[in-house]
Amino acid sequence: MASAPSSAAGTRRRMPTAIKILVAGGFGAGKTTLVGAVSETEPLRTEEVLTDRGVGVDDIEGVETKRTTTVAMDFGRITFGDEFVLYLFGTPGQERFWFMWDEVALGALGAVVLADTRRLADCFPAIDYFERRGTPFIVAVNCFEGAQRYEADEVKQALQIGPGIPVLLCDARRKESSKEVLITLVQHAMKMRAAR
Ligand SMILES: Nc1nc2c(ncn2[C@@H]2O[C@H](COP(=O)(O)OP(=O)(O)OP(=O)(O)O)[C@@H](O)[C@H]2O)c(=O)[nH]1
Ligand SMILES: [Mg+2]
Repeated sequence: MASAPSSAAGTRRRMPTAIKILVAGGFGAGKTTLVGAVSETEPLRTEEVLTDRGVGVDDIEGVETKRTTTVAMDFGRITFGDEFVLYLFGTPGQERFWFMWDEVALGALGAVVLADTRRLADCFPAIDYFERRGTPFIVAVNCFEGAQRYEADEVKQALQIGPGIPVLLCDARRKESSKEVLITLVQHAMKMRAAR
């Protein structure tokens, strides 16, 4: 871990370890919302307005109030004490923008795959992607109002992912809930690293 002198008195203060985290998942799963909820800086967003041209292409069922979509990425930052600073990269949900994923994914410690139980299959491509790359990931089920509630274990079974991969329920709009998701991911990714 890097460290640097912090004062004229010569005391040394630890520099936090910088960690890159990806936030992925299907269209409208709440990636931009999660990054915005936890970021301590004004999140950088690359949102474009959904227009009539997306009718029949962009499935907004369940998120009818959704007006914009991410076309490049979201970017935010959150610091945990003086130990870690997480740089969050939210990916675009729509397949036509996925050509950028390889670039965005470079050097990431791990990924949060956000899932919406009303359209669970939308998160399969993200799971496949991280499994293929060997990137540690967890699944966070974003609990939208009106969506049927499932236990995390039920979702895990439906996704058929490995027993060691954490699945948890969250509300992407809430800072504390989204922070818990990130902490779960960092702990999981570090455990995976230690086991390598
Ligand atoms: N009720 C409810 N609405 C949510 C929640 N999270 C996000 N939303 C809403 O759902 C819509 C989709 O959220 P976004 O954060 O834009 O989703 P996204 O995954 O970034 O979408 P793309 O970038 O287009 O793939 C927005 O209108 C949010 O306000 C949630 O936990 N509960
Ligand atoms: Mg988005």
